[in-house]
Amino acid sequence: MKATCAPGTGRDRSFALPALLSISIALAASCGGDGERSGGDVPGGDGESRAAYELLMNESAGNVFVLDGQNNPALTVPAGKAVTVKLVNTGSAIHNMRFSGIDGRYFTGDDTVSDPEFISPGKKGVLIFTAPGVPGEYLYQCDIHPTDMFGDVIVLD
Ligand SMILES: [Cu+2]
Repeated sequence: MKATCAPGTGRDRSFALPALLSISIALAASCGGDGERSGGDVPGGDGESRAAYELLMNESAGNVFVLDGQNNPALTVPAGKAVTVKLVNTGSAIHNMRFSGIDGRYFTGDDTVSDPEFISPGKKGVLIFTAPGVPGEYLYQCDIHPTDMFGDVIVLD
């Protein structure tokens, strides 16, 4: 089989380009279709923002924030509005929540942190912050588990 293929290599190459083109066209077409169908699932893509959330904090999937069964959810919020995130620690470790503020960095002057700052197992807290007036993606995390517990705050106009 290899012997019959080898002489045709030069010709195969000339066929390869149109073949690749048609494959990529087919892929593009199917990707476009998928994008239209799943548009509503893209975080923030459905244009729905909320100013109130309630998150669980626990160790059900490693250390994690949970919103309606979704781990480390993106929180879509309205620009410039006060946002209230109720926090319920249903786990066995201490957790908290910090919003990066408009600079997208932690432990800077524009951060907002939960009250109380550290929430013990079985306890509740709240993080209240003003969403930046500039639409975009910002960040939140748990200071104690920053590599496990983090997500996006998506600000919509
Ligand atoms: Cu944590």
